[in-house]
Amino acid sequence: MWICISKKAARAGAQIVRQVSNFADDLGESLIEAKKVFLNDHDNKKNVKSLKIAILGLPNAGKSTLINHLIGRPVCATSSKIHTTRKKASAIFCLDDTQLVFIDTPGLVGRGDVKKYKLEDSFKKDVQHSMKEADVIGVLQDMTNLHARKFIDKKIMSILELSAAETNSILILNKIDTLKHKKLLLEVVKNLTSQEAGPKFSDVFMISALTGDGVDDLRNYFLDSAKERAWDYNKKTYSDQTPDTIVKEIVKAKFLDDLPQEVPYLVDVVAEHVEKCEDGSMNVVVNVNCPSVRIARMIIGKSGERVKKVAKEAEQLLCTTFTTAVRLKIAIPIKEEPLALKKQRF
Ligand SMILES: Nc1nc2c(ncn2[C@@H]2O[C@H](COP(=O)(O)OP(=O)(O)OP(=O)(O)O)[C@@H](O)[C@H]2O)c(=O)[nH]1
Ligand SMILES: [Mg+2]
Repeated sequence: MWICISKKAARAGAQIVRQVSNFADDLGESLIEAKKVFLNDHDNKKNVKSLKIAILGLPNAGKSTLINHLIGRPVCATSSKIHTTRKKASAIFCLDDTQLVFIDTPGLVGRGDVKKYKLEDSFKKDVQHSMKEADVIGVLQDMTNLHARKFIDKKIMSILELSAAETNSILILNKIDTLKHKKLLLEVVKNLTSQEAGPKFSDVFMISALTGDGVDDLRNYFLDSAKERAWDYNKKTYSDQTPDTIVKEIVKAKFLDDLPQEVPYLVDVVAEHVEKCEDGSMNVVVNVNCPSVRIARMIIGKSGERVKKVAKEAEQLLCTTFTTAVRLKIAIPIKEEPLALKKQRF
């Protein structure tokens, strides 16, 4: 059955509770709870701490993977292809009296990429805004990229100039699991911190966002750096994005992983129906609109194998993201003839 009844209610509720609150809760109760927590936080302003951290880097450096590991929940979409993150999004982590707000940013791009990948205007602006909001900027360098072992990219340098004077910048060397000889990292640190006109980093971390190596130390550093200040989000909130957006981004990222070259960039993924059931589980329907029948067929794959695989993987991931059972269906509208619109569902 494909009746979309409760999407509106779910969306309205989610917005009231400052975007995604804990979906496993009843939305009504969450709202009351959210207010309570806000009141408590404001009352105890002097006893709580918070910190905003923007993660900055070139496309595919591992920014979203790192944030997921830092907050312990896969809320930011990740994929092996570039430009997975197209808009800034905050992911929130709370421990005791401290709240960390991580801002995931789109990878820094040149003009050529903006044109080639038809990137939105928000692409650069979002990064610029994140710089102004953040207390700490984490510059993530991908150690599989030979250029990134030697230089801080000019695009990163010019964005860092936008941050306030009191903003702290740290250097994070990522994907160290791919290095055979860890001794190389000493050379890299020297290269990246001794450039005359380069950024002045207050600290350097060496991590693997994928395996989690070094990520606990990084999180502890942020917790220790938090300032006495009221929280921006209530305790149960883990993202500033709506459930619809999280679903859409995660499904799209799975297509990015599974489809060849430019193909996944051509499709439009829409969260058609996101419903929370009485038992706390979720029903989700996603539409994948394709620019041509050829591409639709490519996405569906032989006997639907490709889309079924994507649906299965995305469903498993969404269960972890929302910490509840999720039933995901992917629908691909196919325009066979101008007037006929046939939907295939998997
Ligand atoms: N081996 C290894 N791979 C990593 C690591 N961190 C991230 N990756 C992989 O790098 C790819 C890109 O990761 P993302 O987190 O999507 O990168 P991103 O910087 O957010 O990319 P954009 O949003 O496109 O700018 C994925 O395939 C990740 O699994 C790491 O520490 N080690
Ligand atoms: Mg990303």
